[in-house]
Amino acid sequence: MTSPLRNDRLLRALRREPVDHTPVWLMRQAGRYLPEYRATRAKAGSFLAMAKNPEIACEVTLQPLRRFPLDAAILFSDILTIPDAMGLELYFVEGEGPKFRHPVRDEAAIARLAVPDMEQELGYVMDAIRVIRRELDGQVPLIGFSGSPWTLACYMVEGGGSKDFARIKAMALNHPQQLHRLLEVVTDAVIAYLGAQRAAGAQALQVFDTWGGVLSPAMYREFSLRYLQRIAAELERGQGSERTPLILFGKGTGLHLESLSHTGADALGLDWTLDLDEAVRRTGGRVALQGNLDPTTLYASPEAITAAAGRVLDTYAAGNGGSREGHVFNLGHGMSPDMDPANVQVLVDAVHRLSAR
Ligand code: 1CP
Repeated sequence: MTSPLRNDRLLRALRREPVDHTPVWLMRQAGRYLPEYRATRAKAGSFLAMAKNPEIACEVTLQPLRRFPLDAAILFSDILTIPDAMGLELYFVEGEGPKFRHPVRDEAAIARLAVPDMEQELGYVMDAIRVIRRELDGQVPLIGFSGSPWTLACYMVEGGGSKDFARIKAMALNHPQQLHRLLEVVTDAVIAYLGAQRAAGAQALQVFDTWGGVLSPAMYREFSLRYLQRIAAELERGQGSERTPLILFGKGTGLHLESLSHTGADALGLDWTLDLDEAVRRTGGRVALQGNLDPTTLYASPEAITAAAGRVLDTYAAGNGGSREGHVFNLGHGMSPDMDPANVQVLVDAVHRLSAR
């Protein structure tokens, strides 16, 4: 059996309970900015070879935790594992990012989509979670994750990254019922995937709606929010102190904070384009908040990083009646490969020092 959790700050903060300092973790905390990650990747050969090997996925998950006193680990994987398991065949072109060999562009392709078996096609993800939990040995909680249905659909229809999302937006306008069928089956898969990650040992779950912000408000409500609501309502996650918290991260979706705070999610992850005092007011204490330092702050001097971290912490407290409870510190989006690990150390230390109760 696994050891009891020695650092439960993240889970307590997500439940809006008191903690001795604000917990901090960073999106993309494992990655190319770490020389040890680049070394492991060179040996493994590719990102996919790393993600599909549970021991290597475990190794890179733990790398940032060996350097920095982070308050959580996040599973090393990718959001595109679900469409890959649905038969779209994920591959990477060096310098171009993820691509699918079989994008989903018509009714027939949508009709062929089915929820993959979580312990077969996605068994390598569940195995990685089990290995990481064993190796973490209760040091910090492990966060599992999925892409949001809309964000996954963007990659599935576009066939990779996109600048204008022309194909999927045309599908939304010309054939909305087709896109809804796609989003329904992907939502079923996301719910099964997060449930399986929880069963395998994930102690908190985050949904990344990275591309929610490219939609008009009306299209966001129809094609993204609706499916996030389904996930929050249908994902079984337990009760009380045994509850596995669900975090909804959205990029460019600050406009929809009120709606997001009513989904039943335990926490909202925010990008850096809004102030946390305003976010607290608009979410009315219904959810914990995670964020929201501009990631490019990590290119600045140690003094500037410390000052900016202090502003994020104090802006949250100012909106929350002077209390730091219910805040998880993070960046507003992921880290970049050219960031200096020394600045991560500065940031994590600053958050802990400046938020000590
Ligand atoms: O080594 C490499 O070159 C691979 C780069 C890489 C990495 C390190 C990719 C390809 N994925 C990952 C890991 C990853 N992806 C994690 C690991 C855990 C962590 O340390 O945080 C997570 C949570 C993700 C999630 C992910 N993948 C998102 C959502 C979060 C976000 O950044 O918005 C998205 C949009 C993806 C797609 C994806 N996978 C990889 C890349 C380069 C991209 C983005 C492509 C694009 O811009 O469209």
